[in-house]
Amino acid sequence: MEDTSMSMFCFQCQEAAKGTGCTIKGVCGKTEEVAQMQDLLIYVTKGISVFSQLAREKGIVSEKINHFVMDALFTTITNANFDYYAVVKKVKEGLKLREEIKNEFLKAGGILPENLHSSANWTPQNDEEIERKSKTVGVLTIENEDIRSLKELLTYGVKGMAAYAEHAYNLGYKNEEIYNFMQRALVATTEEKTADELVALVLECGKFGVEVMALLDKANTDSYGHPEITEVNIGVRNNPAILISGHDLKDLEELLEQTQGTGVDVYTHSEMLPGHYYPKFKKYEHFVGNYGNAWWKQKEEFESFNGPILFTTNCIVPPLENASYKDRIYTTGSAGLTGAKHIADREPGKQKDFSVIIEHAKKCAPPKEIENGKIIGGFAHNQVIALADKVVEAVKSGAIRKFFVMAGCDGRMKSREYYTEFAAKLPKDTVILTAGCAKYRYNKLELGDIGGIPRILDAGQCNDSYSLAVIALTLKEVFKLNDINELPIAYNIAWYEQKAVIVLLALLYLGVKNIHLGPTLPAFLSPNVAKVLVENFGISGINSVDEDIKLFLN
Ligand code: SF4
Ligand code: SF3
Repeated sequence: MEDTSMSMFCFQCQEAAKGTGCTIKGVCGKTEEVAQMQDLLIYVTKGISVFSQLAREKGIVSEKINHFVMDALFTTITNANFDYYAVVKKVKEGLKLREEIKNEFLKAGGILPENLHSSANWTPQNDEEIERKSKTVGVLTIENEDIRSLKELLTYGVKGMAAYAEHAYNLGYKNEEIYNFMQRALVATTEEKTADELVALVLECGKFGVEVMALLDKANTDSYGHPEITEVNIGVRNNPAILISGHDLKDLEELLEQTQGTGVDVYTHSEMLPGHYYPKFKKYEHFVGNYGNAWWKQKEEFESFNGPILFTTNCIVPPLENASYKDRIYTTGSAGLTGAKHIADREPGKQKDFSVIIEHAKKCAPPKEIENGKIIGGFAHNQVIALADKVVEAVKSGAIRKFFVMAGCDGRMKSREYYTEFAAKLPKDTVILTAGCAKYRYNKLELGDIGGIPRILDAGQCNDSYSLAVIALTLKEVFKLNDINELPIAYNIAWYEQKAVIVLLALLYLGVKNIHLGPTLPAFLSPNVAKVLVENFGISGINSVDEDIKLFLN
């Protein structure tokens, strides 16, 4: 048999090695085996999608498949799942589901098309075959670099979409059109498509990006109320505690419920910070505050936290061998880490069982204080629109000259100091609108306020970028403008992983032009694809802070 195995290749995130791709081991810590098994999981998920799309034509829609596809995509997001065996298990489960949906299609009188993609046919006989195959299905199997670039851009868009769809799903909010699109997009990556066809799909992906963020916004706000202006404590108390990280609010709710009255406090980490902004979570006296900063600082911060840490999603940094907190990490949902305990999914009608984490916490020392004081947030669409008169007045009077959307992700690269400097140097008559973990680069700076409006308005998690879009669209109405780009809003967005990709595509779909994207442009954009984005949407990278501020203000 011909050996077509290749070494790993991954270029899906901003930290892709040398700005081109990780080939030996991920900068994120993903090993070659895990990277390749994730490639295989995507491949199998494409095969499932081929049949589920055929089945849809027969009126068959499988909730099990919809959920599997979502979870599989989410599992392969940067920094979400490093557990090789968890990924292998999903590959096997996927193969079973593929046969199930195929049989349902055949039972409904479906006729298999000729030339089915190999992902719809490949059937391994044993584990060795699975492992062998995982080395042959990476992104470099697509030879044409523009087609590869577009197909991967589309895939990363649906990965981000899947993450948001899953959080909404966990709260009972579902949308068949979104699931259908994810699977349609995956099938498209198995087909011969022209660059124009793929560009159209990428733009359509943005449309569903808006829809999925709207769905999650509805799920979160219906369940927990609308975020409101909140001061969040960043100091600590003297009780043992659990740190909860990631984006899943259902997990947060159940953890808060189960820790009540146990003497164990709960703190948020990184992207879970906005949990504090929701009215429903304010009733928990033991929900103390936020500990630490963006995800990439976890190695030091988890040491000093002293208690167990629960990851509900990315971003996990695999701990070093000798890290004191190694046995204090727990994962749940699509997240996974070799050696960490995984909290099983909830059974129908029941909560997840967090008791092992709570018992673990009771044996730990309280967190060590690393900062103190408060940060302020909760400026999601409902809250900002409640302040609309004040905001509009400030714009009309010239007190606010310009808004800067600085949403997105944070990351390790030194070049991200740009965002701290940029925020600090912005003139005092400007306001930053933020969402996502990008805010940790400047949310502890003293930037003051404009007539009572803080100069940094944090809407929430990266998915709450949706709020920023709603705010922009509302202002467009208020000022009776024809085009969203006539507003005094500039976009200087920091990206890291694939959720930022779907946020970006959503903004493009809404017609936002001239977005600056940094700290570097995606490695997966081929020169031609980058050119399309520059010419049609005015996308550009970043330069020096001074040059950029000058450019933005003119
Ligand atoms: Fe490299 Fe990013 Fe892929 Fe990790 S996710 S292997 S850092 S490109
Ligand atoms: Fe951050 Fe990972 Fe993207 Fe949700 S937690 S924004 S990087």
